[in-house]
Formats: sequence, structure tokens, C-alpha cells
Amino acid sequence: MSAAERDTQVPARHTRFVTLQGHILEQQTHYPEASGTFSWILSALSISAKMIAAHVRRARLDDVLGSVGSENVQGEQQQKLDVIANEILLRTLGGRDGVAIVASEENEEPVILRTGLGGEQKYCVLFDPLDGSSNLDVCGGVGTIFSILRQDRRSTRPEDSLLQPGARQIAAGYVLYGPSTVFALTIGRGVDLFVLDPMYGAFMRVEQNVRIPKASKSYSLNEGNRLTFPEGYQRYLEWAQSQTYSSRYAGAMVADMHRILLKGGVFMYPPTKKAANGKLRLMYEANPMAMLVEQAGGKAFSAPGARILEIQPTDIHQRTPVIIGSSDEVDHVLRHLA
Ligand code: AHM
Ligand code: MG
Repeated sequence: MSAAERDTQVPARHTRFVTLQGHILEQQTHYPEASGTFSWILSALSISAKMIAAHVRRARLDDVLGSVGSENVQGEQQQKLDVIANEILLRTLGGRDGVAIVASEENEEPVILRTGLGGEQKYCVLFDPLDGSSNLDVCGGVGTIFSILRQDRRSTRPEDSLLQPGARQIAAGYVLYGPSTVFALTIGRGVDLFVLDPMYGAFMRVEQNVRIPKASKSYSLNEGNRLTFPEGYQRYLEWAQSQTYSSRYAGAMVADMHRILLKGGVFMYPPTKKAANGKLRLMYEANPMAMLVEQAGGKAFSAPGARILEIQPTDIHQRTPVIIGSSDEVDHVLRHLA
């Protein structure tokens, strides 16, 4: 190769620098959904993620750890950063014309932004602004989870648009604020991963079409509640331990699900004596994670024969048990529950 040829050659990896924004533009050619208004919504989520990541990083310095002394609609203490993250998402999404309704795990009522029925398709965005936020006090991983639905224009009340089964989500994702900030996104055809490059302030695509391993001897659940789980879960745990499974539990669903997406395993939040439907919310946690996991080739059930994405919601804050992850590992749990 001549010196001139060498100078004009672009190293292969440079041709693959794609930002989240670039990715969304690229997708517009493949997905009718990923155009115009919809892309603006994703860009609002990306900006929110950068802002929340910056706050998370400074949490101790800015003294925004701990509780604000108020309770959210689930009767739980809100963290100061919960409130900040919620505010950031409401304000960035609120500025996008394409968003009709936003619903947050932290707000009792959804916020109806635009009710116009004519014109362009509008969207509903549901989110858990800072999942696992009690981990913040100890510098552990936390995350944002989101779900996007089309506004159902046939609904008589705008908020009824939200009560659609998860199978109708047109996009879902999470942002993990850990040693790096990771954005996982599905628009319904596979899962793509982006990492925030702190030097440039952009989410860079690091992996396309992530596939969750089919099997991996690892389970993730709060084993402290074991004695109050339904018997089938206890049988499963005995079986898994007899097979020398590893137990991994971060106490933040986003951190646990990110590990499972990449390395395999099963995440569960079973019914307990205290919470008959488990702790996690269908619309803010279970549905978006179920869409991501199914798009990556895994499975997500609430009980044997009950696929999470097919649950017809009746209340935006309802809870559901979750069994989610590698397809073989989910099958092992369901087999013991049957
Ligand atoms: P949150 O939305 O109030 O933060 O609660 C959800 C979190 C999940 O991230 C995590 O998996 C679970 O609660 C942990 O609950 P527990 O402490 O009962 O194991
Ligand atoms: Mg949560």
C-alpha cells in the first residue's frame, strides 16, 4: 500500500461512530414510527438522561440524597433525586408537541398535555424517573425506565389511552446510571445499546441487536422474602441451589436487568405476604422491561401462561409479579410454579 493510499484510508471503526440521534435518524428509513415527532420524543428522553446522569453523579456533593419527607402515590418515601429526575422528564417531554400524555410512577395522575384529536399522531410516555433510588445513598446503580404508546384517539377520556397492553408499546427502554451511563432502546425490532461519552456529551452506539443468552445459571430476587413467596418459587429456589446457581441482586431493577440482558439469568419479583402482586409496576417497570427482553430473544411472564405484554391494565399504577430474562431460565421458574 502506498503512503497516499494509507493516508486516505479511514480506519474501519471510525466509520461506525453512531450517536443515539444518528441512530434514530438512521432508523427512520426502516420504521415508519421512528420519524418526525417520534424522534423528537426520543431526543427529549436522551437529553433527560444526560441531565439526570449529571445530577446522579453530583448527588452527594449537592446534598440531594435521602428523602424529602413526602410520600409518593405508592405510599413510599420520595428521594430528593426522585423528585429532580421526575421534574426533568416532565419538563423536557412537556416541550415536545408530539407528546399527548405523560404518566410517571411518582405522580398520582397522568399529565394531559395536549388533547387535540385531529392532525398528527400523538404519543403517551410513561416512566419511572429513578428506579431503585434508595441505592443512591450507597453509590449503587439506579436507572430510568420508559415506555411509549400511541395515543388511542378512540378513548373517550384522554387518560384511557394509557390503559393499553404492553404488546402495543411502540418503544421502550432504560437508562442505567452506573460506572457509565447506558441507554438501552427498542423500537420494536431488536435492542440497541448506547453509552454516554462524557467527553463529548453524546450517547454513542456500542451494540446493535443485543441477544440475551438463552440460558445462564443465575437468578435475581430478594431472597429475604423467601418464606413468604408462594410455594412454587420456594421449590424453584431449592432446585436452582441444588444446581449451584449464582444469586445476584442489586436492589435496582435496571441494574439487574442490564446484567441479565448481557449475561443471561432470570429476574423475579414474586408475590409476597406483604404485596400480593409483588412490588413492581406493570406500566412503568414490567411492560418496558418485558418488551426489551422479548426483543432480545428472552421471555417475560407474571405467572405460568400469563405473558406480561398481554396483561390488560385497569389502573396505571397497578402491580404485577415478574419473571423475566433468558428463555430457558424463565421456563425453569414457570415449570416449578405450574
Ligand atoms: P422503586 O421504583 O420504588 O425504586 O422500587 C423498585 C425497585 C426495583 O428497582 C428493585 O428491583 C426493587 O424495587 C427492590 O425491592 P426490594 O427492596 O423489595 O427487593
Ligand atoms: Mg421503580
